[in-house]
Amino acid sequence: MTNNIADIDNCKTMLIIGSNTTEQHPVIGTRIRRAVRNGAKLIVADPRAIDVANMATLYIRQRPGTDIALLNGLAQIILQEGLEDKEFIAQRTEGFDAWLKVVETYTPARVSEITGIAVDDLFTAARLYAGNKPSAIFYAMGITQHTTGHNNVLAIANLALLTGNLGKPGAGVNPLRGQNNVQGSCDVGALPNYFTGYQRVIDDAAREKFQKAWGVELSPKVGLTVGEMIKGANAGQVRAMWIVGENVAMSDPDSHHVVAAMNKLDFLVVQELFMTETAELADVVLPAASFAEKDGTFTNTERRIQRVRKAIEPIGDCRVDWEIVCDVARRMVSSSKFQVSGSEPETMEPETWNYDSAEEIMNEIASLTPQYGGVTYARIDAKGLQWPIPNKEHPGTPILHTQQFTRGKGMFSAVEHQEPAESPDAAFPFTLTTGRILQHYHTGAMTRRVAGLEQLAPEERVELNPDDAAQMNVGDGEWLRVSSRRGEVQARAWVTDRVGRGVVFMTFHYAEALTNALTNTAVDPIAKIPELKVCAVKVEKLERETQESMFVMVGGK
Ligand SMILES: Nc1nc2c(c(=O)[nH]1)N[C@H]1C(S)=C(S)[C@@H](COP(=O)(O)OP(=O)(O)OC[C@H]3O[C@@H](n4cnc5c(=O)[nH]c(N)nc54)[C@H](O)[C@@H]3O)O[C@H]1N2
Ligand SMILES: Nc1nc2c(c(=O)[nH]1)N[C@H]1C(S)=C(S)[C@@H](COP(=O)(O)OP(=O)(O)OC[C@H]3O[C@@H](n4cnc5c(=O)[nH]c(N)nc54)[C@H](O)[C@@H]3O)O[C@H]1N2
Ligand SMILES: [Mo]
Repeated sequence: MTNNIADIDNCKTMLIIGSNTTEQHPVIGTRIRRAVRNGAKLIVADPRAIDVANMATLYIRQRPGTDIALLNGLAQIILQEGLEDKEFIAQRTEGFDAWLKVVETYTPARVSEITGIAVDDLFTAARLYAGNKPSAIFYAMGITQHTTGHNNVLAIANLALLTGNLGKPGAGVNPLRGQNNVQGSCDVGALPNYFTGYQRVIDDAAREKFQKAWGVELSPKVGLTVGEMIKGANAGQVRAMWIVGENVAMSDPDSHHVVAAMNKLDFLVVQELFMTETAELADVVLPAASFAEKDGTFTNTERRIQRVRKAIEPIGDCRVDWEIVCDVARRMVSSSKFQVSGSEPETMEPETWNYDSAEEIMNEIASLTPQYGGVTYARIDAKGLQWPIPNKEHPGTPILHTQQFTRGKGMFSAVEHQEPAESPDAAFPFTLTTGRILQHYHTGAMTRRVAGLEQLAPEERVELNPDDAAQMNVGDGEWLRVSSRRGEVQARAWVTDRVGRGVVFMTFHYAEALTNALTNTAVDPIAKIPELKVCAVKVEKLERETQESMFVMVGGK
């Protein structure tokens, strides 16, 4: 997030696009609801009429995969109405003229045609966002999980630059990070192309800095993304894999190809809390300790580095992740030295990978990572600090880009609408979009072990528009077969006008209705994120012995 969570109170207009905020980010969702009750305007743009759409000033339903056209179209109207921030554009941005040439072609009529949104609604949205400032944008996977995910984000940034909605309270571009510590994981280099703090592995100076600190030679080669590893395993190029806390057999697109890849590996290690679908495929399972059994930090969506404290001792044989990793690494160091030098491994005592505590690891992170430079456990003890925190005196940074952008001036980037990799056709006439519900978390590895949550949301429900249901003679709770070019799934229908005609929505929470058997592995060329939000499917009524309906979902229609 460019801005902090408490700053939501300062927003006059909020645009939620591609984020089911109240279900998937309930803390932020509650704050947004409160801001609306206090008079802020809310625009919700989502192919589904999600819960928060109920309290929106304006709800607009775009066809999945048409966000660039929508965002360019809003920019075009803002210019047409003279609502742009001329001073901000002149002082803080560049690339405006080249961008203008592209944006001008996104006329309201053309955008309405591509997105399915009425022209009047486009005008209302543009006038609200640009006219009732400060305005903030909130987005999540509905924007990024597309083959155009990278460009979708650029289109959002363009809109904020055009209206000067950056670097000030109540404004901002706010990607809502999904997992408790996905921000922290990226910050410390759990990415194939970066060391900590987004210092590039291909950058000689950065590499030298880490080589000096660690006393080893480091490869300048960018590694593989998860999707590339799975493709690589299928192609026989990746032979061994060590998975720490991911249930890829259920969470990655095209499950058949994922499971085939796992089975093809010579050796698979899975470090897990539970015996998941992926762990079942492993040669070795290393039992890991959960968040409650260890010390450390989580860096949340507003870049706040906060302490996590051990509440109980690790149960049974499980061990803390960093200790497992360090132990294996130390043995690798000694055995590789053994091979090189011919000396006895027992006599080697590797000087690296020797930590006594999580705090010691944080001290090393701080010494090598500019954004974390001022972090100590003592300083973050009470309520954490928001990076960048360049030094020990720095108070942290709630709002980014107040004086200038990371690259200096903000760059307008011309981006064009592009259809998803797979569009509906005669054989697969529906668009499947996938995501989550409030009650479960991802593959259910954790939440489906909670009896109360299972009672609330015991099974997959395919959201199906009432008109489509009527045409297929499908009643609420009746069984469907949903199939794509890659696989098929059986699940019950939830007949609801949350989704528009021709669109179905499924979660990926249920192993018995394995939604990712259907999804497409096509990725964004830059971000390499798979297009989990659009693929083409066929939906059929399934004559299946129906048990009594198990729908006891709270708030279900
Ligand atoms: N309860 C619960 N909370 C969670 C999670 C969970 O599993 N369960 N997971 C966490 C994680 S890791 C993440 S990443 C976040 C995800 O949080 P979100 O991204 O908010 O959730 P999703 O359900 O993946 O999708 C968001 C919205 O995108 C919409 N959408 C689909 N296609 C399009 C499109 O083409 N354009 C636009 N603009 N929108 C589209 C969907 O209708 C949906 O409402 O949630 C986090 N929070
Ligand atoms: N169709 C579809 N697929 C999707 C998405 C979508 O929207 N649609 N969203 C994608 C997104 S945004 C995400 S983030 C992924 C999530 O995909 P995954 O991360 O694969 O899903 P989880 O079920 O959260 O799996 C996390 C695992 O980590 C384990 N775990 C928890 N804590 C610890 C720990 O401290 N140590 C260790 N070693 N293990 C631990 C849990 O037991 C669990 O098995 O799914 C992606 N897949
Ligand atoms: Mo995520």
